[in-house]
Amino acid sequence: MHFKSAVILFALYFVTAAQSVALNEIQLDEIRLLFRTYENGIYNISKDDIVSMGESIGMNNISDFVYKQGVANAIQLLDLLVFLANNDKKTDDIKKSSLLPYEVKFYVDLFSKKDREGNKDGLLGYDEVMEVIDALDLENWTSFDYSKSALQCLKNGFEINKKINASDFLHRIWEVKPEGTGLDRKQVEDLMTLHNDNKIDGHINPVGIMKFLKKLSIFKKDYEGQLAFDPKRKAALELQDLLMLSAEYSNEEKVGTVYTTPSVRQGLSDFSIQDVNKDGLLDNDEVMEIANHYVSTSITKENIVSFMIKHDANKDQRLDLAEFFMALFKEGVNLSSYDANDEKSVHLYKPYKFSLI
Ligand SMILES: [Ca+2]
Ligand SMILES: [Ca+2]
Repeated sequence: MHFKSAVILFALYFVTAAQSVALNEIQLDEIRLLFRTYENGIYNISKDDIVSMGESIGMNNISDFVYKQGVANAIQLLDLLVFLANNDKKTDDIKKSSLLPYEVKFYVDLFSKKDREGNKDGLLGYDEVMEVIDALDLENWTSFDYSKSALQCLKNGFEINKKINASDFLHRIWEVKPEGTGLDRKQVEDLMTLHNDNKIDGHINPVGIMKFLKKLSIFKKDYEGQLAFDPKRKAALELQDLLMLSAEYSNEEKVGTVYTTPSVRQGLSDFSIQDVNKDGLLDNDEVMEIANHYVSTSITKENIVSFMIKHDANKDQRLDLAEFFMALFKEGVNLSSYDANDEKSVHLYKPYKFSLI
């Protein structure tokens, strides 16, 4: 099976809007830099400061952020992080490890809950941070450093006498979050069932999502209530985040062909570039384009219909991301050329750019 170069054809689509991929390292660094400038809390960050930071990470609608006058910086930051995670930014890069909107919401909620139990300044001390991370199912996170557990790696990023804000916390979680063991056919089947059988008004049923998330190694059992989520996006887009989360956080034993997390990210990136109207679905022409980059048999106007009949499982005349990956499994596509080392594993051994507050 060969993989044809996608560079030339895909270059045409680079100008289209990126799909939200939550928060990546560059963006988290910009946010931290802004809030660090004001760390003593004497002056509040102005809306202009936030708009200018938002523009620097390529956000078009940052002025839609509801700025709360007179609210402490670190508290304002909690809403800002969730807002940024849910909106497109030009610096979004699907191919890089990021914190997905789900993760940002879960981790910011956890942080914020602990702060509300304490002195409500939007900052947490070391002991509080330790209590927060106790909720995480770290025993089941794949550690980037084989000599240390994920728990130890995470702990090492916090200093005993320093308080941190939510962007520091997210950055550290991003550094330690599991790369995961990727995707097999069963995971994609489960996602197809979740997506096709649990829809309410075009959204995936939140009960179904919660059941799905509980099978992932994100929180310990006692904290699974944190996984409650009210999906705002259309089912096919929600499906994309759930598929990425499954690649990163599923610990179920895999059977048969497994696509690694970097190769899944690359597949999602290619899919998203073809998905011109950003509805999470590809029509016949778009499928023909992408299938020809992956599948050895040439897909033409003549045989695209039979290809779609074979792979459009829910018969909506479109291919969603789960159907796309299922098509790759069924067609025996090898994605090992995508298994390049993620920059993250290299990054993690670098010294931290910022000392914590
Ligand atoms: Ca589309
Ligand atoms: Ca379909």
